[in-house]
Amino acid sequence: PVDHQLVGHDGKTTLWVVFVIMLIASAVFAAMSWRVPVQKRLFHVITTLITIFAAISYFAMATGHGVSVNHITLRESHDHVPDTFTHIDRQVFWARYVDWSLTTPLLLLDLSLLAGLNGAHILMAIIADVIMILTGLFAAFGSEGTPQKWGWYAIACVAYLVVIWHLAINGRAQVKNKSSKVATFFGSIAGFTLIVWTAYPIVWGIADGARKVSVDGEIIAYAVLDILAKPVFGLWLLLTHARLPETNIDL
Ligand code: RET
Repeated sequence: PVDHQLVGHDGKTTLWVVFVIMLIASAVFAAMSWRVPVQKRLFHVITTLITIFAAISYFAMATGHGVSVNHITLRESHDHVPDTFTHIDRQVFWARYVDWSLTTPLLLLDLSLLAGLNGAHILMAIIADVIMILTGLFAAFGSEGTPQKWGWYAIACVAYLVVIWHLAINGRAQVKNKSSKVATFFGSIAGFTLIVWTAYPIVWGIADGARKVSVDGEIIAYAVLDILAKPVFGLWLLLTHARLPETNIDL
């Protein structure tokens, strides 16, 4: 007997809705970038790229191309009874990992430039972030149904702690060299980011990892997080940046 865990009507609809939201956000951010002076434009360009990558990834998932079926076998042993096997075929959306490996570094770049982090810290934060996403991909695919997947998950969590250390601890220390308005804003938007990002490994653990949530439930949970992490984050960043002359960059 095989338990098929596949996308349903609600999941499909959600993927298309988020695709459209990402497309609109990209158009809005691009239009905003043309209206600001060049010293303000780098944040706009980074943020626009983030929603463009997300739109492409959601398009791939909605059309059924950024997904593959992952097969796992669960074995149960009982005394005096032959072993029983349960098979689960579950869809795994690998397009998410392509999206995250490009967009989470860009999101970190936004926050790093806001805080005024130096090049060494920016590079280390971004490399740790890429390691987090790639080991998360290994957790999802490299070890189907085995305990090793939680080993990869643990490595990804350690990499995530490194990211937090660079951004939260060093970022907060660095931003003190800027005006108090920028420091306060960095505290708020970095705190928001910390909360939203930390929900991803929790959703992953319950849905992809333990398979306790349906594929549609997983799609909806990530959809809410993606909207908060990209269009909402981006709009908040760009609107505040527009009002603060101290965040200009000569690059
Ligand atoms: C995984 C699973 C392995 C453990 C950890 C994870 C963290 C993922 C994060 C994703 C953030 C995504 C964002 C997307 C943009 O919209 C890979 C789920 C720690 C933090 C912000």
